Amino acid sequence: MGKKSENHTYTKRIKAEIIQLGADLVGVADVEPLKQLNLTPPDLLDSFNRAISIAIKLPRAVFEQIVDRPTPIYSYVYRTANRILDEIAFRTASIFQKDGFNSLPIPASQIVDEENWYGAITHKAVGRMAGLGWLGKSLLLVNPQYGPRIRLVTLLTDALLTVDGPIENRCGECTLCRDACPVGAIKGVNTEDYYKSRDDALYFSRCVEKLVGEFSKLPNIRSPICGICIKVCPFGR
Ligand code: B12
Ligand code: SF4
Ligand code: SF4
Repeated sequence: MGKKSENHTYTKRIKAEIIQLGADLVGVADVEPLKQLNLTPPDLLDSFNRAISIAIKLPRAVFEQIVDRPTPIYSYVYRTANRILDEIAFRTASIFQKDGFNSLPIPASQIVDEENWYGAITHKAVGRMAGLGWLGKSLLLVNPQYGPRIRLVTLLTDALLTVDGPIENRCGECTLCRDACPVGAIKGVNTEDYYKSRDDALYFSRCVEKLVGEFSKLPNIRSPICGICIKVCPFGR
């Protein structure tokens, strides 16, 4: 296996194995541009060449039940999706190890900086650079086929896989997520590539306060989730 130049055959094989493990979408990003992100630890990407973005779609009927708050079923599906994604990333890491490569699965839903609400690396930036979707006005990653009804995980690797590129933003004039947000957290601003900060897209604290202060305290929810800006997006409905 050549480690010096991009290996298209190996990329195809590993992507097929990831799909076989249950993923619906998989793409590859170069780690270089991602080094500008807030990372924990700051040298997280230093020994890796590529970040693989893996997504699974969520069952459509779950969102039909969401009206103005998360439902207990959505909460359970959210946890199940995280478990499936963590398992796919874990199993793929074992395949890389067997093939002589190093790889690190980043948890699907772990907050490592509780003050600033950051994961070790943001899966949305990786997903965007790997061509899985664009950053919608909701600040969610929107896939052309499944919309924002996907959950994501990232796997870092030193294998020189072939890189996929970002895709074009297709939000256009739509403002459905802005109009539906129960706390008016979505500003409705579009971006051709990505927002320089979360506050360019959102009144961020309004969303956090709603999810943490109210929704996570509802019976059988227990997580800071919502689902409304996901539900209303025309992509994936
Ligand atoms: C902490 C967290 C929260 C916090 C803070 C959210 C936030 N926007 O940061 C709270 C509790 C509020 C929250 C809420 C929600 N969350 Co949340 N959350 C996370 C978590 C664990 C970390 C996010 C993080 O580190 N953000 C840091 C900021 C700075 O990054 P960002 O939001 O991606 O935005 C920047 C980058 O994307 C950057 N960028 C984009 N492309 C590029 C390219 C380059 C080169 C660079 C340099 C930068 C860059 O531009 C943005 C602005 O700076 C992730 C899991 C993960 N590890 O990614 C899930 C995650 C983001 N959450 C998710 C979801 C679905 C939600 C909710 C809808 C709740 C729900 N499940 O019902 C809401 C949506 C709120 C919203 N409109 O954004 C999904 C998103 C899936 C998707 N399709 O996009 C994720 C990815 C979990 C997963 N495994 O799928 N969440
Ligand atoms: S998660 Fe809920 S509160 Fe936060 S931006 Fe989306 S609709 Fe608004
Ligand atoms: S609801 Fe409309 S504006 Fe919001 S992310 Fe989806 S397409 Fe973009």
